[in-house]
Amino acid sequence: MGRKHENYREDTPGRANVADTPELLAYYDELDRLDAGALWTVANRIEPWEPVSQSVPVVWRYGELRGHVLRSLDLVTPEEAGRRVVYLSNPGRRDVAAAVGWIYAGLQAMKPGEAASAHRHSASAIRFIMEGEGAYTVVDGHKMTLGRNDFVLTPNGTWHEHGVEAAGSTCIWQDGLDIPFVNAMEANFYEVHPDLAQAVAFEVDDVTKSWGNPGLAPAGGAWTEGYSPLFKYEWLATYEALCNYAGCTDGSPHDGVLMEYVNPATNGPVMQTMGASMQLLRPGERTEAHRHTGSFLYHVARGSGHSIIDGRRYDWSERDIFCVPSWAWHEHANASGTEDACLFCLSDLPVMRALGLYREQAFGENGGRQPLV
Ligand code: GTQ
Repeated sequence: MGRKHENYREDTPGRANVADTPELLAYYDELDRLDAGALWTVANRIEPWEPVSQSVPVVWRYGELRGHVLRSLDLVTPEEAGRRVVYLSNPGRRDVAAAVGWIYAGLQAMKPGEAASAHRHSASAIRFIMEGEGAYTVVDGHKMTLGRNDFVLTPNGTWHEHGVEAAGSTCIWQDGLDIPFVNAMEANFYEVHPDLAQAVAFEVDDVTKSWGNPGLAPAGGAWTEGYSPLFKYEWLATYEALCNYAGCTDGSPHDGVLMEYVNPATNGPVMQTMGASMQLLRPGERTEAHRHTGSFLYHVARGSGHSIIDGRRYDWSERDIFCVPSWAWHEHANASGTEDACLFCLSDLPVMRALGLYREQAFGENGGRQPLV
């Protein structure tokens, strides 16, 4: 008569292993009616031996998605839709709009002369510019011009809006937000700007001119926010930094030549909940496998290659987006023997590190290379 109860048994000392009996099943029913339960029926599930990600590895191929992203331009107006975005939906996480773990991502398209209304929210966001000319974003009155592979922040609580100049071309960029995380924390607020737009209060690109100078910061430029004052990280300077670093390091066996985008005021992550990096795989480079906690969304900024994630091979080329779920083994390979490949990566590492949840492990066997399953 009693309803079916979950019972995760494990035949290991120290783990729950209680056989069902009619008396216990009746007891579970009674607890259930009181909105309670017996821990030993669920303990092994809620305390796994190691992280169990609900997310699965996915490659979102730009060649397949691009046409659909562009179709949204004719299907809905920015006024109706707010934003024309095709979001990435991890097949393991259909309960929330997540690309991987607690990270949301989408591809946003905008026509020349269009602008989306200004708003702000508790979620933090990044943009990674994929194609088109004339895109701009305004963050708390700072207007920034955007080009291919530029990385832009719209930190939590800042007013922001995006547009494309009338003289520009249709633009597509990747949005990345911590929406699923902030919703899981039940802390998400949203506000539309009372004027639907904000005044540009500073010189265009002033954040780059003041905070984007390597090794130098404005004198007395105290900055107390939890996010970087440099809202835009330009591609040319990023690529140059990677090439410079590649000239004097062997790189990491697991990551190749990897640099993190940092807050110039602290050298810490660009925002409190999400961080980002750019990684260079030299011609012919193939990394060794490792795994760590945290969710990772890669965007192929340049080149082509493949990654092996939990023993399966995923090929990628420029503009594809793929994810590595928490604690999944992963290694990357550049397909070219003459060109480098660059992987932009958005992650929740700042959360993992700040909360003491970061853990890392090298794949110790087989020369660091995963056997294919
Ligand atoms: O522009 O802040 O793709 O709030 C989804 C939600 C972009 C944004 C998205 C958002 C934004």
